[in-house]
Order: sequence, then structure tokens, then C-alpha cells
Amino acid sequence: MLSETDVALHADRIRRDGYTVLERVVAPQLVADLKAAVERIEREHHLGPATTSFEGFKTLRINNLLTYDDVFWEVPLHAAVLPVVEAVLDKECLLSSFCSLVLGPGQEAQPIHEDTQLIPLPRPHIPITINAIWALSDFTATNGATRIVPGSHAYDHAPEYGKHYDTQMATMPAGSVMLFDSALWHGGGANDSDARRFAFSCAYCWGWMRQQENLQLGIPQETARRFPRRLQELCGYGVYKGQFGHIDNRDPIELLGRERGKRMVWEATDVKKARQAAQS
Ligand SMILES: O=C(O)CCC(=O)C(=O)O
Repeated sequence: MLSETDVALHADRIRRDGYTVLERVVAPQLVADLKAAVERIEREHHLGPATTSFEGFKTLRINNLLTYDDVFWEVPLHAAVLPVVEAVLDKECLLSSFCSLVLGPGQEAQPIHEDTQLIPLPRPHIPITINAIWALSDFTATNGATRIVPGSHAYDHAPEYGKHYDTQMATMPAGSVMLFDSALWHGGGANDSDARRFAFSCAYCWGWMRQQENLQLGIPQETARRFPRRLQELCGYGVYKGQFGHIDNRDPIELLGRERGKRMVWEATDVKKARQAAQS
């Protein structure tokens, strides 16, 4: 857990520099459990490396992670990470995508990019997605630490795909999390070591945006019903500001068996008016 002052400090760094690093905030036992779960799933589901140059021909990316093992539920909800994300976005933010990033030895550096550059908004703009890169291994200069261009979230253009840029390596010890505004120019490094670099990307977006992964359809309802309420909300079972995401004026969280979801804004306005009239 971070103090309120530290949460505000990290949120300010994201706004100013485009990124911040929360050092060693993940308990070593959780790091070990998460790595073991990734390796087990890879084995049991016979998963292999990605098949596109962007995703990395020597990189294991497991998408839709929440469906594989309950241990992954702890990641989007992590008590040191989520409050910083909520301070930059708001408390009605959503999980946008969550996948493993296991760089195998020999993985080449990923082209520098930004995660929301296909969204047709003039740059620079407010942070719309915050990505959390979880280091489950030490991130070093040789095993593929994420490369970043500090301050680039404020540039008025996106990087040119495939072009060389001078970058800084986000080296950090295992158990650390780098949070960044997804408009920051970045890319995975080259893994020139003989060991795998274990990591997650866990990205959050505003509640008024479309998520990168379709979590309402991708996660079976029986699984989502078992989630803690906050994780259900993060996955899109909610109504942003009581307006966006309703189903026939009902909060979709009721589909998961929760008794009373959020009131729609139009209903809440009348309830407030009636209450004020009763008091006067
Ligand atoms: O692997 C990394 O360090 C970063 C990966 C990344 O930025 C991406 O896949 O969009």
C-alpha cells in the first residue's frame, strides 16, 4: 500500500514525465506464484511464442489471463498499483488488456510505438490509457528491459514505426511495476541473455472508452461471477457515471448476481430532486 502522498507523487510523475516506477511493491511470493502459473499454463495449454514481429517471435503472450488461474486476479487489483491508476484516470476506470510478456533469449527489440496511437485524437492529449508493466524477473540492460523515451507522451506526433530512436532502459528489480501513460513512446528491449524475461502488461483505460480486450465476452460469466466486485467493475460490469454501458437502464453487474447496481444518472437526478423537495 502507498500513502496518499506517494500515490499523488507517482500520479504527478506520470503526468509530467509520462512514467513512474513503483520499486519492489509486489511481494516475492506473489511474483513466484505468478511466474509458476504462467509456466504451468504454457505447458498445459501447449502455448508457443507469438507469430507477428510486433508481438515477438520469441515472446510468449498469453491474453485473457484472468480466465486461466485465480492468482492472476490479484494483478489488476494490486493495492499499490490501482490507486495510482485511479488518481490519473478515475475510480471508474476499466481494465483494458492483461497479458504475459515473456521474452525468450534471442528476442529482438520491439519497434518503438505508443499503445493508443491508432486512436484519432490530436496529440498531446490527456492520458487515456495507463499501462502497468510488471517485472517478474529483474529487468536488466541485457534481458530486454522495456525501452522508453521519457517525456514523449507530450509530443505532438506518434513515433514512426520501425525507425530508430534514442531510448532509456527501464531497468528495475523483480517485483517492481512501471506505470506509464500509453502515449509514451516505448517498446520491449532485446533479450541478449540466456534466460527468459518474465513480465505482464496490465493496461487500464477510462470507463468511457472501448477496452482493448473484449472482457465481457471473453471471460465466461461463471468465472466473472466469482470475481471480487471491484474486478467485475474493472472488466466492464458497470455504468460509467450512470450513463455509459447500461442494459435497458440496468447496471450489467446485476447479470453477475449482484443485487443492486448503480442507478442511471437520469434516475439518480430525480431521486436527488425528490430528496431535496422533501427536505425543504
Ligand atoms: O515487453 C515489453 O517490455 C513492452 C511490450 C510492449 O510495449 C507492447 O507489446 O506493446
